[in-house]
Amino acid sequence: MKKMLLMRVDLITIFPDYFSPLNLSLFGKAQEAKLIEVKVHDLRTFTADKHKTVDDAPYGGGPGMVMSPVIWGEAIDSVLAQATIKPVLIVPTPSGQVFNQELAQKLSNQEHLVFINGRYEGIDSRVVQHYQDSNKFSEVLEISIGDYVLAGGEVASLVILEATSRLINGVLGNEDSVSDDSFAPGSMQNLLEGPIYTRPPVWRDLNVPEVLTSGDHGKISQWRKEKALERTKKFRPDLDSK
Ligand code: 6SD
Repeated sequence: MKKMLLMRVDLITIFPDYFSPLNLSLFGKAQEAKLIEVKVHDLRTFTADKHKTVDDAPYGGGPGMVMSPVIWGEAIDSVLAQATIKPVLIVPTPSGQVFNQELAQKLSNQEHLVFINGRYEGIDSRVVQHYQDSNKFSEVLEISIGDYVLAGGEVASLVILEATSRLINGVLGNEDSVSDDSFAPGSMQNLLEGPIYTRPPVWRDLNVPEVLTSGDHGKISQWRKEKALERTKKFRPDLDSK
């Protein structure tokens, strides 16, 4: 298949340097290959005051500061002005829907993702409300990467992008290794992956399980299924391990 631009990604942040890892490894290569185009936007370039203020005190009181909807509106509209289709807006937040492989799969089929990254106590809630009501985005997704609190959205955006980009055709070196990951839809039926080994056959007194060197592929599959079930029961009893 001919290679072509498959995804455009815009990220808006007050810490553009957080996204330098996107120039490394698989994601860096995908950019060089023009499969993915990434642009990082500094939120402070959309401020009007000499101190480049992006935050203000919360209405109703309480600790910390809230990010201004005025600045965010300017920044997001400027990204939209460069868009050729309605993008998906992604808002990392601990109070969003929990990210998983299914959502990564869905995002990997999108042509344009826009990530807005909060800091401080977060972004004025009218920003999400406005873009949900606006028809400027095909979808607005508030996404949590897990039940813990980060200092800002940047690391969550990186997690979402890494899980998503490796599912794009031609981004992963070996197209096969995608489908049998733990959690990959259609892999080992929703089980965690069991133990894996390579050479040498003995390392620090530890042997590679004999079945794996037996050449009996029926027995090997059966053993792997058993180990996957064991591990799933131990660490993820919530998963379907019938
Ligand atoms: C202030 C943010 C944005 C703060 C976050 C997301 C998850 N899963 N944990 N924490 C988070 C996102 C925290 O902006």
